[in-house]
Amino acid sequence: MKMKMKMKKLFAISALSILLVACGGEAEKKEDSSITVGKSTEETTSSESEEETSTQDENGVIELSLEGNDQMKYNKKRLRAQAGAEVELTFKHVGEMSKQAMGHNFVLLKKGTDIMEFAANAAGAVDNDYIPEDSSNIIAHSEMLGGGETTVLKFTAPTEKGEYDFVCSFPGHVSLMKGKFIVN
Ligand SMILES: [Cu+2]
Repeated sequence: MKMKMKMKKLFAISALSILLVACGGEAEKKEDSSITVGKSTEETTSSESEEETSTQDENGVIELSLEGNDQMKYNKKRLRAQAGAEVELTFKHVGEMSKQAMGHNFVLLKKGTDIMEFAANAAGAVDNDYIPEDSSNIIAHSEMLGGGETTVLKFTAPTEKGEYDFVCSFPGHVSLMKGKFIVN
């Protein structure tokens, strides 16, 4: 059953890619849909082995990766995980700038959180790496990184399916540094 689902998903992505290619001029969207499945599948076509489509390790932990850079950007707009799954997110600041000038973190927010309001609150939490004292909107967050640093964040994906926002809470970054964490 699980295998079937995966194949279906893969097929859907391939079909989408073909559709977008057929339409033309939608290359960016196509890329967007493929990177969400996980690094191992980025160059995988539908004819390749199913194991490569899985982002889960042998213990069922979903391994995700995300980068932030000196241009104030994440390298992915979407991350995916199954509801309730254990997630291990490797988050890397691939730039060279300091944490004080260009710090990045990953903050996963509960549904219904106003991200601009959250960011405004976070901006005041200077002494706490821009994690607001009232963390009731936060599902999980990484530490704040400076250029060249990497952290691994472990958390449990929400049990409710749907789209959740993730943001960088460094002041002024949310407008560019935000994405969707998709639970399915
Ligand atoms: Cu940032």
